[in-house]
Amino acid sequence: MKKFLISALCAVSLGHASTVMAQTTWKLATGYRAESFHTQNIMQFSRDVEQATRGQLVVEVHPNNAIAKLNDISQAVQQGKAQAGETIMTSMVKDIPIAGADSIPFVVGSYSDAQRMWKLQRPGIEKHFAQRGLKLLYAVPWPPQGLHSGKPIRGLGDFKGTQMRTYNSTTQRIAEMLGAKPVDVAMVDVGKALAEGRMDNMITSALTGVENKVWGPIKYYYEINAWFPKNVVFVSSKAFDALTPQARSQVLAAAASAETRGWAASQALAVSATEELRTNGVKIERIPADLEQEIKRMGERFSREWVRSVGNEANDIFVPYYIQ
Ligand code: PCA
Repeated sequence: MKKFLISALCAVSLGHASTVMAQTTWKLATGYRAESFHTQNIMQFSRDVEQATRGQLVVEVHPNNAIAKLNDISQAVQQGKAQAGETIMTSMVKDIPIAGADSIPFVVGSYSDAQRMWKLQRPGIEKHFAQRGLKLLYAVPWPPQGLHSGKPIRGLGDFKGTQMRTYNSTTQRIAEMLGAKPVDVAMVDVGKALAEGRMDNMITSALTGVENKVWGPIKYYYEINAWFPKNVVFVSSKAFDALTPQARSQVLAAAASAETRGWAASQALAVSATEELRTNGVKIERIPADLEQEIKRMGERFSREWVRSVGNEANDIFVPYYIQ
């Protein structure tokens, strides 16, 4: 009887609390591991939101492609399988071509360039997102993309016939241009693919090398600084609009802090991850100057193809980017 009374009392007080403050939970899907710096940043964003809204909004993070695969996350959010998501922006290029602007080789060479690019790219991305029922929250770049290889790379011939790990259509096209065979491997499976001999080289950040402990099979890392791809975090407009105006501005404030924090973390990790590769026996080298020239020419070809296929919206980003 006593037990019954206590639980009845609890039910009454809980019921009372929920009428005072309705709680909303958003599932946030990501294709990266919980330990990844992007996911850690999302978790901090989630804590900030929960604190600012006094528990009114809970953002539940689902890492590791658990709700949907990285490339399907924007669709999963559009379909309501999750209320929010994170993906690499280039996973959306088929649908939103300007999402590829940050993965054109050798356009962005530093974090400040990357910031300028994002300012120019953001309005178009927000517009396309809105048309698809998505609300952009923030974007954070990966550290610059370098070349990881098991064998030394001295000339273009060293790529011929090798199995090059790719993670999006940009890296696939680059592998083709280099005469390598593209092998699609998710970030979380890189260690396994290396161990199984399914890949010989890849273009990605030093950090992704560290997070997958690539030393052993990967013996060389070349800091070619090819591009700074961004991850983007978004929510369904329906879920966002259902919040109170106050909660909406609290979410946007937490998103703005997550963006600033994420960019700083990325920049710091760019340096420390390269050092960590070195400490673990990976040789950090420069590619020969003539090969660098050839790869840069390939980047220009890629860039021309891209601008031609995207049209005016590409010029809206690139023209001001180059004259600023
Ligand atoms: N890491 C991710 C994308 C870019 C990066 O640095 C990956 O390799 O899949």
